[in-house]
Amino acid sequence: MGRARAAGSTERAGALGPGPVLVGILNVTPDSFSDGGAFFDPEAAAARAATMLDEGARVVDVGGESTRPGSDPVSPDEEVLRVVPVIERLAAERPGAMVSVDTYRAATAEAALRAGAGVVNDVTALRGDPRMAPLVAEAGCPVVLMHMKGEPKTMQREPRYDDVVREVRDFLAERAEFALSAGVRPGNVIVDPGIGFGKNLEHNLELLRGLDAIVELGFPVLIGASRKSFLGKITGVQEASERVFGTVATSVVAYGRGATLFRVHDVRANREALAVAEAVGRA
Ligand code: HH2
Repeated sequence: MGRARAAGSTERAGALGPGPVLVGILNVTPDSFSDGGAFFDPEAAAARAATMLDEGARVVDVGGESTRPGSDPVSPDEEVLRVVPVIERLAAERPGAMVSVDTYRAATAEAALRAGAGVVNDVTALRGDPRMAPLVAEAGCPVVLMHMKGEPKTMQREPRYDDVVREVRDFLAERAEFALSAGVRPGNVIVDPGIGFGKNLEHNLELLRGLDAIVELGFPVLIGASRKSFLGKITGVQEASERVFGTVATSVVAYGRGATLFRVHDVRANREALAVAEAVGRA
């Protein structure tokens, strides 16, 4: 049953093609939780992007602001200065590559789209900037709508839900409706339960177990669990960059429940595991 729904949602993934789709994470930040500082320099960032594309990423998601718990926003100008040179470089060096920009600011998204990005990943689901919805509608590009309870600075202070799956599903349904009413095409909407964004360990696990309810909305589902702290709580792995096995397990579980896009740091490990899961599904 999960597979039939996954196939249905894959048809609606539009420009991103059939799943599983690997979205490689490129944080051009000094302070991201697992790779902060490593790709801050545009040359190092471009090299990292090339590696992820060679390993099978279909999209590279470029972000200029960390949204880890407790983080502070950067200025809009600083965010543009971080992401645009990297996107321009990628567009020149890897012209066929699909680039996504991880931002909730319309000005940053606009500059990124002009520099060659083709997807907007908005962790506020079009709530952060009133100019974002008309921009993505006009650009005709896919947009990721993510659930977040609260804001990064405070979101992990005792988050509470009556029913986390129902609340996240209803939120995503409402935001998708909002996007469509702003003129975004149905084939360009991707939804994301926002693992770790205002959720404790139990909430993240309930969301993964109840993912079918979100898949049933009929939009492709993206999962961003890569290296996150809930994996460390389960496995005991404290060092974020070493949480690859836990990440891979999460990707395979989420794929089995109908997710088709996977935002990950470790592209090769996740791609290989998902290729096996996909082959079993096809057998
Ligand atoms: N998670 C992070 C950032 N952006 N976007 C989507 N759609 N879904 C996610 O789960 C998601 C996201 C946080 O992870 P990361 O980019 O690795 O860290 P940081 O925010 O510290 O840069």
